[in-house]
Amino acid sequence: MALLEQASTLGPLREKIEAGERLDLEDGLAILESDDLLSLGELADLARRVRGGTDEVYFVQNLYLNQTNVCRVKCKFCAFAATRKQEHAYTITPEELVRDAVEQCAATGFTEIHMVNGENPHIGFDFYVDTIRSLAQALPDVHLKCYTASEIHHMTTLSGLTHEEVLRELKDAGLGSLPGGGAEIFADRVRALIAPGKEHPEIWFHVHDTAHRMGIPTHCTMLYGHVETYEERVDHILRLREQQDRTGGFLAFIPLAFHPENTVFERRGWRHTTGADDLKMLAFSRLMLDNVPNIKAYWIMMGMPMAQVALHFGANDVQGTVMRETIFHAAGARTGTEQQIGELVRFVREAGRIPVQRDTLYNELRRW
Ligand code: V47
Repeated sequence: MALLEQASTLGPLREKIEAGERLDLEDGLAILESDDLLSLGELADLARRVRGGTDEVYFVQNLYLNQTNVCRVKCKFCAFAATRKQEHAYTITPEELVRDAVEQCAATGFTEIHMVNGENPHIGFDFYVDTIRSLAQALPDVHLKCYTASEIHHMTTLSGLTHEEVLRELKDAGLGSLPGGGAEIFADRVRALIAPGKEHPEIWFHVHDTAHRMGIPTHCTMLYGHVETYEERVDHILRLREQQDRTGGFLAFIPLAFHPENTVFERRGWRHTTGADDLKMLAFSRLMLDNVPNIKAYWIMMGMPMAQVALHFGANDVQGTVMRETIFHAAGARTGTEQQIGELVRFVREAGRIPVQRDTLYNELRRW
């Protein structure tokens, strides 16, 4: 039976992959509807190699910062955000943030700061420009990958500037690239259910489009495992692929599995995605996104053992040391909040791959 199913649904996909042909909506659905997990992994690995991938697996040494958790949006999937009056609400001044980052850098030598925040309505645009300028001055060799498209858009409402003007000021101050959050799921139906206060997807795309045209590379994500259908996952990935055809500025795609703990969905009895779904999503992403070079297995989300398996399901990047992750841990992640380089090296090697430490722009820093 399994062989018959493989022959009927995945067989034509293999032919397309080997011929270097692009997969379409129907192919995307066939992947997501298939239970033949091992064949999906093998196909995704084949696609990665056919498109020039090697045995190298990348990671970066990075520090996660969240300068404020105060947020006006109230996304239902989020356990990190707070209103100003809540006891756990916080906002860290640029001075405090820089002092802490400098101490951490002296201790660990990270090369990237990854910073994502709430959309705090109580601070002005200058606060963000000051933060980036101060971080860049204090840590000139560290790449600043900061602010999702949602935050950039929020800064336009704070300042009255356009996306391009906000990005120009931040770039001039030292911003290097944008993380991929805020994408969630682009389908209007889903957005209305999980993030009714969030900006329209066209805005997310406009920010990334503008950034790419200004030479600011970005990442892209999909938050899956909640109310979305398979059709809506395919729609999301095809929209990202079209954007990448236009501007080519996405460095990597990261599928983000929904963590329900401490969200309204937990009270409704929702559970975490399964390992099978996580692996399928990685294979699906690699197979469909033929123009995005790197697919990340986010170990914070799936755990190290599963991330190791994911390297055989199309992933070629394990994100990084990820010091101090909080967004996924607020929502129930049981993984550690930091991984030592030696441990990342060991687990990449034991998956039969070559560990390569990279900078944010995928320049090689060291290989083992
Ligand atoms: O947009 C929030 C996600 C994103 C939950 O670019 C959740 O390398 C699961 O931008 N369960 C923000 N996901 C974080 C972000 C990010 C994360 C990792 C890598 C990169 C990158 C960027 O986090 C949000 C949302 O999609 N998120 N809450 C949750 N409960």
